[in-house]
This record gives sequence, structure tokens and C-alpha cells, in this order.
Amino acid sequence: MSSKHVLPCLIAALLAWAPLQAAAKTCNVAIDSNDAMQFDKKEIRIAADCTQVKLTLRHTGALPAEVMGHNWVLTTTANLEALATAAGKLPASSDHVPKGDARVLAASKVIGGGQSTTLTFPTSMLRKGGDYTFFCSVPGHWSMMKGKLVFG
Ligand SMILES: [Cu+2]
Repeated sequence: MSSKHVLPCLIAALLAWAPLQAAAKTCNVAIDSNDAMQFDKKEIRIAADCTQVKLTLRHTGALPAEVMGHNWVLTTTANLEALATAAGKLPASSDHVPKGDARVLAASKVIGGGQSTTLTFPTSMLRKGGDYTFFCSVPGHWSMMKGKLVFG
């Protein structure tokens, strides 16, 4: 091969290789919460090709965080009750999320009426077809504020 063919060959090789790399794709999700201790969604679907989720939690109510604060926590449905119970015993300063707890797959801070918060998490720790539940871990809220997260 002559040297003038080296560069085109190199470019062709790179182009052929590029699609083999997993394309990063951030998927946006929004969920609202309110003064009536409710989320506006019972299910969140994440497409299988999303490598990352950017979730925005809004609080459309007017009550302050100390009275009617909400967060968004993701866990497996199997761990829901134990995690919600443990989180509910934590002080407000912790955002009701136990630090370093492997059962917490993703968690936002607690917000009050008129506020919003965004969190980003990778889908690499989710299994396609796995059974996941999102909930609000503010004490007493999870029985009303929960839903399914479906990946895949
Ligand atoms: Cu709540």
C-alpha cells in the first residue's frame, strides 16, 4: 500500500468502529408533586437506549418544605418498605436519604412549593424488565407518593 492510502484507510477504519461504541443518550423525565401529597405520575418509562436519565422534580404547591416537602427516590420494589422506613427516621437535614445506602439507586433533595430540582443518574445500574419503584421518602409520604419505573 502506498503512503497516500494510509490516511483514507485510517479514516475508514475509524468510521467503521465508531458505531460500535455505545452512544450516550440522556433522556429527560419530569414529574410534579403537590400540596395534596401526590405525584402526577404512577409510572415512568425509560427507553432501553437511554444511558442516562435527567429527572426534574417540581413542586407545584405552595406549602414550604418543612410542612409538605417532597423528594424523589428510586429503589427496587423489593427494598421499598425497608428503605422508606429507614429513610423516614432520618432528620430533615439528610433530605431523608440514608448516605451510602446501596438500596438507593437515585435520590433528589427535598423541595417545597414552587421549587424544582434536577438529578441525573445512569441507567447502567438498572436491569431491563427489573421491578423498580420511585417514592417520596419524607416521613409518612411513601404510601401515597410512589410509582413504578420501567426500564427497557
Ligand atoms: Cu412527599
